[in-house]
Amino acid sequence: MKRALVLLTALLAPSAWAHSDIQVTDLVLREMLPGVKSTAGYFTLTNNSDKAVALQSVTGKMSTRIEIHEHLMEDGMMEMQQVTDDIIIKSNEQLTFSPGGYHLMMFKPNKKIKKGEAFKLVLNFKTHKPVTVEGKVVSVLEQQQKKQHKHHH
Ligand SMILES: [Cu+2]
Repeated sequence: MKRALVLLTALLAPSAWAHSDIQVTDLVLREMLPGVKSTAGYFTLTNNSDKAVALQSVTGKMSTRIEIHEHLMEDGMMEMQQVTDDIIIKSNEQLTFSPGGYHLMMFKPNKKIKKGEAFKLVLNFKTHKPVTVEGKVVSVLEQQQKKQHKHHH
């Protein structure tokens, strides 16, 4: 009996660990606007492990082209640019993808992305196994309200 318990603990431990060392919350994708072929996504990633992790890419079944972008000031104008380097998240640090900063860009999704729908994305790391995250599609308005709410606190 004792041996069986030990074995069970050993089997459960790796997955429990994987869920807690990289934590992704608030994954949202903006609803597609009519006539636009891309949309943006945001999330918060917390590295609870004792090692730095390097985010390499984000993939998903909805689109073959999902890019990580950042906004940069160029000649007084906000421009966005694809991030091709790994994004390093140090131990016990948090990375936030939000409007005006890092964001996901999904191009030509294979189906229309509608408000309220759930979806899954996979975050790929250099030295960590991929993390699958479930998110929700929100309207641009909902997302802006959420942002303002956060700013007031
Ligand atoms: Cu972009």
